[in-house]
Amino acid sequence: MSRIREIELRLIELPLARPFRVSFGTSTGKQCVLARVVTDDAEGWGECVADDGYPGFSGEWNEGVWTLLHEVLAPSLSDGDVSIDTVEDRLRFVRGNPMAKATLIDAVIDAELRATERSLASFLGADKQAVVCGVSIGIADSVDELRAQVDAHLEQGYRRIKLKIMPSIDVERVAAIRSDHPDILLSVDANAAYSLDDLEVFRQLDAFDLLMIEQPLHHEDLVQHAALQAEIRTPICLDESIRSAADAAAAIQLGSCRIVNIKQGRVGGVLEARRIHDVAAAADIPVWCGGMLETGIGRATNLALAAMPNFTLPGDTSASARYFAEDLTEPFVLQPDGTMGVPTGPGIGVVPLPKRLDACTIRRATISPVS
Ligand code: NPG
Repeated sequence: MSRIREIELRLIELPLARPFRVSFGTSTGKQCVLARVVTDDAEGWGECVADDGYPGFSGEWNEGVWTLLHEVLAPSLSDGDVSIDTVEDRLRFVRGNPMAKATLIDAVIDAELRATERSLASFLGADKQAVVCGVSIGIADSVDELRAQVDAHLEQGYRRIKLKIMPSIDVERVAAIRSDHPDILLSVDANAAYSLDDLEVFRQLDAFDLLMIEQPLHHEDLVQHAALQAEIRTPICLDESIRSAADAAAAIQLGSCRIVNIKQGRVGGVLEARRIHDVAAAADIPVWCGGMLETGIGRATNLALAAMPNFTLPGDTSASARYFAEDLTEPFVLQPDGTMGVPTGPGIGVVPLPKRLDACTIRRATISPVS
């Protein structure tokens, strides 16, 4: 239990090394909110995964997150003691908004673990020192460009390729990549772009021995996904539809998916992510760690989570260079065997490089306790 002395919020922006196109839009830069929680004993960092510009992936976006953190959530924590055991309950008076809450929850956890010199990976019960990495490839301008991108990432050592798809940019591309690489772990992600009327597309995709089809239908749906899963052989993986451990339990009970993508930033932080991991493990449902183009802060958090036992499929935890010419932290690097080391230092094990952080900051605010 520690007293919070100050919470600092920053809105930061980093240019992306290349634009990232998905079914609902294209990102050319990475803007996100960071929280730095300063307690009597240590300080900790959290990164928000909400969208920039407009809420396209979920209902949260940076301007909404900033207002909620600045006006409501951070002030509610800054008037007393807080700990890993109490932080979620302290924020429960606000409904929903798991991405905003994750920013503070993860920062409080990081601070407490740093104060006790324990790594996040060890706190979460990790059993790996390195995790197997995949890469998520955005919608390319042409089949040839996609082929070239896939080849380049396989050469770098990535051990699973995920292709973004959307209606009419799907079967032909998957067929091309599968014929180039008959044996790779290959998956597709639709980001909720289809409906049950598209059953024929999924029947065709079923022929390509895909590891999974991720979030094919509506971003909050569980029932229609269960109907689709009953029609196809390829496992469905849910991402957007899983916002909590309760969602994961319902999806598993309904047969809506056979795999779960856990993004700690999407579900309210690493504690809820661990609960989802446990719910899935109890039902023999494998999980993997998704990504939201995070800076080194979110990436370090994700790597600790991905080191837990039921993370048995390669995730979207790619190297810093896949996203940024220069990361906010020391860069995360892909090892030649396609794995990435899990940070071992206290807390998430990394901090922003001070000069880089200042250069990337476009807005800053501090919330101090009411004395
Ligand atoms: O490598 O971090 C990464 C990106 C992985 O494809 C990825 N993320 O739907 O999972 C997703 C997608 C995404 C990223 C969605 C950014 C929205 C914004």
